[in-house]
Amino acid sequence: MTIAQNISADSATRTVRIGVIGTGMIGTDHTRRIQQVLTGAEVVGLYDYALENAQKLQSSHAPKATIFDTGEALIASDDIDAVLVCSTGATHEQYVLAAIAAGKPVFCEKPLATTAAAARGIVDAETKGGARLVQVGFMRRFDQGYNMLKQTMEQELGEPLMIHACHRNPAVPEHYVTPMAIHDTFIHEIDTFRWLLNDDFVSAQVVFPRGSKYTHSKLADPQIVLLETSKGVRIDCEIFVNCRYGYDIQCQIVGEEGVANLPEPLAIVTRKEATLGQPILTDWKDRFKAAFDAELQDFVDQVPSGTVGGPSAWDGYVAAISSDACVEAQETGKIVEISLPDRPALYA
Ligand code: ISE
Repeated sequence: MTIAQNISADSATRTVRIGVIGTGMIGTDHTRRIQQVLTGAEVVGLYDYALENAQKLQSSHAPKATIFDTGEALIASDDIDAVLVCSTGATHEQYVLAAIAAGKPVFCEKPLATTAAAARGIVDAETKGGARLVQVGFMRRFDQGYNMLKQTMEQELGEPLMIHACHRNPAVPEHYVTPMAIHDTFIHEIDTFRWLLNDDFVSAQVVFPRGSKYTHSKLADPQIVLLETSKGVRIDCEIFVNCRYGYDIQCQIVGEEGVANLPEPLAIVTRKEATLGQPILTDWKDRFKAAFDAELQDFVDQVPSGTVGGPSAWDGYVAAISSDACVEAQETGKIVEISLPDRPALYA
């Protein structure tokens, strides 16, 4: 049964019934936004491997939701129209494949899968079904500032030549190690640069400046990733996850006709005690709050049509290939080539 059949004829006005798999930080945040901020959807099912987490979320934000024994049971339920996969990365593949097999739209937090081979399996399953059912949680595509930057680049900068960017987090937990700077953090830039430039990467290199005293032996911090695209655009991006002072995302595009910068988030500027001051956010959930709202609203709005838009399984797969190349570049110190297979027509 396809989702179009699944959601009956009166679907235009019917609330989309969502099941959330994984009720940790992001699953809780998404449930809150569905219940309190977005329109047209309701969380009616929850699953978490730790039952008490699901119960906690049920009592705080989704009192009418059923708690399922397994993610698979949630996906199979006739009471669920669409699925949100917010569990740990290693479990994404199994749930996304199950949702595709059930013909249900699925929003999957990044990463789509933890290996490129697993992401390819998802692309193949979706392609076989012939309809886009998977949206990946690369929320920056829905950020107003990035959209303004893209529009300015396309309308005013001529051909883009270079990007200078940085991704700074105030601090990271102790278990965060060097490859996570790519898989967990830089993966957002990987998708964003591809989307901004409408281009793919052909090589990656990673260089390491002097390390911060705030890091530890298993985390090289900061790092600088150097990417080259198929059209010859060169990108440098600093990743600095113990920068202390705030969550700071910068992106400057240098084009043939001029330069454009990602706008700063809206904030009051004060003049006080001989100081010009502007606060900097510290939490990525706040920095991209509106983008998270917009990406999920977009997903909800598309579910009744039986197919979704936004960042696709193909984008998730290319991000996985590109981030594997960056990790290899971290490990070898070499310039690592990135080559992609042909893009299936479904993702044209
Ligand atoms: C986190 O998972 C994110 O998605 C944030 O956007 C990123 O800044 C952070 O480094 C990641 O840990």
